[in-house]
Amino acid sequence: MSDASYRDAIFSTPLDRVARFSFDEKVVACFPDMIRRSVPGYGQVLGMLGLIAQRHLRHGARVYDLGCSLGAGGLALAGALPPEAFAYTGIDVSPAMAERARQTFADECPEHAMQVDIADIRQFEYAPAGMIVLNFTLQFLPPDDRDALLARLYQALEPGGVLILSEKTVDADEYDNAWRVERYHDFKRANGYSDMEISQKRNALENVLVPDTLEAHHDRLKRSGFARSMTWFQYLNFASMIAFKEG
Ligand code: GEK
Repeated sequence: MSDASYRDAIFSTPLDRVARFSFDEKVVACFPDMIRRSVPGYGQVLGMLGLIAQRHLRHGARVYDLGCSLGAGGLALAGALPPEAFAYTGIDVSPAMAERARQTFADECPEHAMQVDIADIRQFEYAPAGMIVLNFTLQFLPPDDRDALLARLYQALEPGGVLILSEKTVDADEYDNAWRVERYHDFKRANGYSDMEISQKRNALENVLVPDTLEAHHDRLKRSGFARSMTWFQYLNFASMIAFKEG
């Protein structure tokens, strides 16, 4: 990937009032660096996406990547599957993100059918799909909007289709939660973030990123129609789940 990205220093200067975290141009420029250094297991989850698709995706089916950002999920799929294997639609509400994703696909995998729509995933009209990816995106929706979206995604999936749901999570047990959060901050420190950056980002994300417990996720998946779901990956307070539509 030709990567004109910058090191994430958004929260490295003291701000009088920490801005509410938003996906604007400033975030886009350093996004690949930021997400790699601040989401434990991000690369592993992307790597498995291709392997999961190889096993579960019907040949020629549509794949939705909701909150696709710069298109890392699409690139992972294009790296693992030939062009005729799937048609990809990434959706992101941030025009800056979507434009960069389009450019990346045009540069990196011009043979693959890669589309990017600028839209709110809560309002999008979904066509039938074989796989739907929600990588670290549901957590940014208001909690009250999450059930309705998941129910619509279940309806959009073809029989035999799969949903991949990767999220920052919270533990119901306060001691387990504190341990995971502390080790997560150690992880960020080890990846070069300062204490000030860690605490300012934490403030900026407060009320913007509202994590659920794994149990709440699996309960929601069940309510949405999925008879079977499991957590296939967990690293500190980040996890990825897979839900299967019977077929
Ligand atoms: C990756 N999946 O690199 N509708 C559409 N997009 C939205 C909405 C919404 N309602 N709310 C937020 N977004 C990516 C990483 S990032 C995670 C996902 C992070 C978009 C938002 O613009 C951003 O691009 C993305 O969801 C979340 O694998 O930044 O921690």
